[in-house]
Amino acid sequence: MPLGHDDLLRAYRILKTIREFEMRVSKEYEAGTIPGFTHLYLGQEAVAAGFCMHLTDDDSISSTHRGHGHCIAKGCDVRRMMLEIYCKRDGTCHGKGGSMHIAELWRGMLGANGIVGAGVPLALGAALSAKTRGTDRVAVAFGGDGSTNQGGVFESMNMAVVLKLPLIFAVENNGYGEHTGIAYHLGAPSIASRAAGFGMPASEADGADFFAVYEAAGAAIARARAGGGPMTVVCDAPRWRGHFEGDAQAYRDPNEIRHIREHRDCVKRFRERVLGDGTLTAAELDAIDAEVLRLIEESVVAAKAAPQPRPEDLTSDVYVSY
Ligand SMILES: Cc1ncc(C[n+]2csc(CCOP(=O)(O)OP(=O)(O)O)c2C)c(N)n1
Ligand SMILES: [Mg+2]
Repeated sequence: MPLGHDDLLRAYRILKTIREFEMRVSKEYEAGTIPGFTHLYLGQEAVAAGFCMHLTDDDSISSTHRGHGHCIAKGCDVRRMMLEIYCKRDGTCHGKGGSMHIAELWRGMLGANGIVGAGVPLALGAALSAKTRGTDRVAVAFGGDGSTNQGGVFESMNMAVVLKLPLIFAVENNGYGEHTGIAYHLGAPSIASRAAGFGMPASEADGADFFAVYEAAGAAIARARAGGGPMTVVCDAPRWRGHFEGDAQAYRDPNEIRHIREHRDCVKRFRERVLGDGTLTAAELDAIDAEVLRLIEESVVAAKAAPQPRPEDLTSDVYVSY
């Protein structure tokens, strides 16, 4: 699907919103204003953006502990996300979920997930529902390289193939599962080769290049919508930060981090490409930058001042009412 002028502006807004959201969360976390734990998506923005640009609110995604980028790309309300990260009453989950559980079901965002690989069977369910109801909806299950070692992911891959479900396994290979490098945790020659073991095609894309991800994701999603069944897309995406905020990263060569920041910055690359071929102007991009910064600033100020859940809210939202 070729990207028109408005699509490019939208893609840049997503990339930039994720980038600035995460930079600010990092800063606030360091200052101690955010409770709990957080894992940032910095460096991987092009993956969420490249996939979600092909989806509507009727399509579903499942996410991971590193979920802010997926939420933003799927269109979740940034202000309510920030409220949730601050555990405030008007957050997406009424302040009871925090960073690792942000969900907005009506947007098709089935939730970030603190259990590695556990989002994948949820997306499988959405794909089964889409097929059973005779729709052309699809589901995308985001997961890290480490998640491909989980049994529930294997079972989901098998079931998706057997039932020919419209499910895409979007694997973000950032080279690490927590502090363990992929060379040590992956038994197979590659993640893509695992898909073959389940009888599923796989493709690979440079996860620091929005356009490469957009193309690979588009092919897999179009195939699934047309009834072609599941596919795995592995995106090689750099993790700019530690596993979590506060991770000293003693297991990582500082030159590696410097190198990926300099050479694998998906926001910078996007800017260079669209300015280079003249499809967008610097003024258009700068205007988005200013709007995004304003949105993030307002979100943080509002989140800090917002009320916390009340004691009597403790027992609500424990079970969903069907
Ligand atoms: C079932 C389960 N096992 C272990 C953990 C602890 N844990 C949290 S994140 C993580 C690594 C996940 O690696 P990956 O899937 O590559 O995601 P990334 O953090 O690189 O985005 C682990 C082992 C967990 N949360 N859930
Ligand atoms: Mg990883």
